[in-house]
Amino acid sequence: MAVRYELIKTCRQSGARLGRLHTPHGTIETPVFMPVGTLATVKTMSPEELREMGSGILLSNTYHLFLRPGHEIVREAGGLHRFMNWDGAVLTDSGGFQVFSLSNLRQITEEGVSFRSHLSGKPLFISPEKSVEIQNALGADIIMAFDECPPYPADRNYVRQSMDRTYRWLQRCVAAHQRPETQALFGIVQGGMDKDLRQESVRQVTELDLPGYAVGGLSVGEPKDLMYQVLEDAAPLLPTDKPRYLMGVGSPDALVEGVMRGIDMFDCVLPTRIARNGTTMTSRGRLVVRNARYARDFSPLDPDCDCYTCRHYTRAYLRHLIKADETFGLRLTTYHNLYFLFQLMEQVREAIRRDRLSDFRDSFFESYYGPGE
Ligand code: PRF
Ligand code: ZN
Repeated sequence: MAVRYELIKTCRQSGARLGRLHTPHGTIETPVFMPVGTLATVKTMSPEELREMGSGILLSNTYHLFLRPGHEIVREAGGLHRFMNWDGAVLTDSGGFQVFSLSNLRQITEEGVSFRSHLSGKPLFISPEKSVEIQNALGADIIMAFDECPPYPADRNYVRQSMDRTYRWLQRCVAAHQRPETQALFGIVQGGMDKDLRQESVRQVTELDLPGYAVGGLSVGEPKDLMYQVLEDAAPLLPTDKPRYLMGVGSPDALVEGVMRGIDMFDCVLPTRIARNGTTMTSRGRLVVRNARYARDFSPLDPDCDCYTCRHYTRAYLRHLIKADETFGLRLTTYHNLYFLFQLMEQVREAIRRDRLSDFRDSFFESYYGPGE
């Protein structure tokens, strides 16, 4: 088996899960946050820096690597791990979601999705079989089923049709998968915001005995409380002996709320993306270090943080670098944001160990949403 999930314990206060994900490229403690390395790099960070801050698994994207440099080149390089010099675990998303969010003129049929490259305009096609072929070539430890993520809001009839098609696509992904011994294929639950459709999707997807299951179709513009409600209804229906991955979620509050509802894995571009426009995550909420108010602020970004950035640099210096478009500024804010989320997840795991996650949540939110700095 390519990936094995080991449930260590369940928090007596919250029901959250502490576990280990055993992969061919190391064991990862869960709940875990996975940084996004869309183009086989977590923008501005070296693999050594990612390791040092505590990352054991990265996410990369089928859609982007298919467009450039092309999966055949990555295969020739010996797979993604070798291509990017990352010896930790890798998960690739299937491209379904990215086709919908990035490409133009997409058309969805039973066979797959036709679209135009967002780079060249060239007409392209990805089917479940093609997505799995690309992901087999990339060689990630965990690969994702090719799915459709309906927009929010969406017509209930459309969501049902889309969900049923996603299930047929999942069956085709399973049939096309060439390397189940070394690459774990995760199924994706869809079904929009309706409880009964989600229930039906969980039933469909878990009918197939897969090494892990993801919850897709959330964090697509719906109110946060609705996302939490959908999770609360759907997560308990998933098998307890398999990892559960909430796709595309990575704000500090949603990480904690997701873990409280039984989620083990998360990914999001949020920490790395906002870092590059000068927005940082701190124990006291978001801090836009680019703001003029920090021009003469010679204190660290987050006084509670002991990351490389916070140990050595001031808000005034970071603001100056970001304003001047200096790449070192992007590196420093990215480093801090990722470190912040890894520290948060370590605190979350420790709270589960001590059966105190609900208490942790309350104190974290009090500081995060508190009076500010
Ligand atoms: N499906 C896939 N990737 C995703 C999503 C999804 O629904 C989401 C939704 N938040 C993010 N990334 N394949
Ligand atoms: Zn820091």
